[in-house]
Amino acid sequence: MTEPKKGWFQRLADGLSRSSKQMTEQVTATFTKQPLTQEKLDELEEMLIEADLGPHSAARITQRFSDAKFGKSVDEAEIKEALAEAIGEELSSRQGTFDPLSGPRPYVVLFIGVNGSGKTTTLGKIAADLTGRGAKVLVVAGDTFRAAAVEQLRVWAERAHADFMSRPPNSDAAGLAFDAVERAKAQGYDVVLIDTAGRLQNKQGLMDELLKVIRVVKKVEPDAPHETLLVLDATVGRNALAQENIFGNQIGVSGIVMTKLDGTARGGVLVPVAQASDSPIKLIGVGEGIDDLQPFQARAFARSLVGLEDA
Ligand SMILES: Nc1nc2c(ncn2[C@@H]2O[C@H](COP(=O)(O)OP(=O)(O)OP(=O)(O)O)[C@@H](O)[C@H]2O)c(=O)[nH]1
Ligand SMILES: [Mg+2]
Repeated sequence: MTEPKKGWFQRLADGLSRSSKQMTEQVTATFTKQPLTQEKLDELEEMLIEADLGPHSAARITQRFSDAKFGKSVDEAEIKEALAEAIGEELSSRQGTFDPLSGPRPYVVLFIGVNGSGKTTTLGKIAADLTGRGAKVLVVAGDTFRAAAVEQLRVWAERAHADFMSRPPNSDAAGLAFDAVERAKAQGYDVVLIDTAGRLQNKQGLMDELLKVIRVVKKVEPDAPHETLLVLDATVGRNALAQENIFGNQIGVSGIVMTKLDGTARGGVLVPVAQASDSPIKLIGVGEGIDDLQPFQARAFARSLVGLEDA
């Protein structure tokens, strides 16, 4: 007999367990059964900064927490509830939806981000989800720089039962993207998912190539790409902020995917990234498997981050 599939909240909670474990230990040590004083609040703020939430978010969350609980003696569950509430409020306006099937056809999605951040894996997971919902999906190996990258994506496309387009190594990625969108229009595809390289000869070379891909895609379909998803790896901690800044400013981003939340105790970094970015967090990766990508839900994320159950 196969085990019943885990619910999405449980996957999220499991994925964030490293982050929440650290947070829980500190919360318990600092607060339990003691009146909430200014000194304790300072400790909380420090703890949140250490958990990679960043000084601004940490200050705001501490303030919200203080407004709710100052001077009271609180138990662990109450502290966690108040903290989850404060973090959830911080994030609630930063939650966006990714729904390519409710947009124009073909809906063109570009995946960008530094090497190793999880672009190809995220694309594969999305392709599988979309074909599972009956969509006609074209997967495009726009990372023409490395032969291994093309093969990795081909495997994902096969697993997802999506169609696949590639070119020999070192071909022009923009030319491939152009042909892919043309084909998608001609053949009635619902969604086009375009992978890109994370590293070229240098950073400017990468940015120039991404801009060229976008320019060329617009020649076929002026409103495309309909989504430019920036994929950020949570395990790099506050480095993700710098990446958000560079890609956001130079390329333009419509949504953020934060991956590898399962591989780190630094899941809190999602909070300052969400705050700093003009674009919302749309999806989160909580594992390497095909089902380990979830829509970002601020409240559930906040609860999982502090080790609470779904409410
Ligand atoms: N644990 C975990 N691993 C992930 C997640 N997302 C991606 N990975 C792993 O991270 C590694 C890099 O992922 P890729 O998808 O190849 O990253 P990329 O951005 O395409 O990398 P380049 O093609 O080199 O630019 C792979 O081993 C993935 O399995 C996630 O949410 N959780
Ligand atoms: Mg890749």
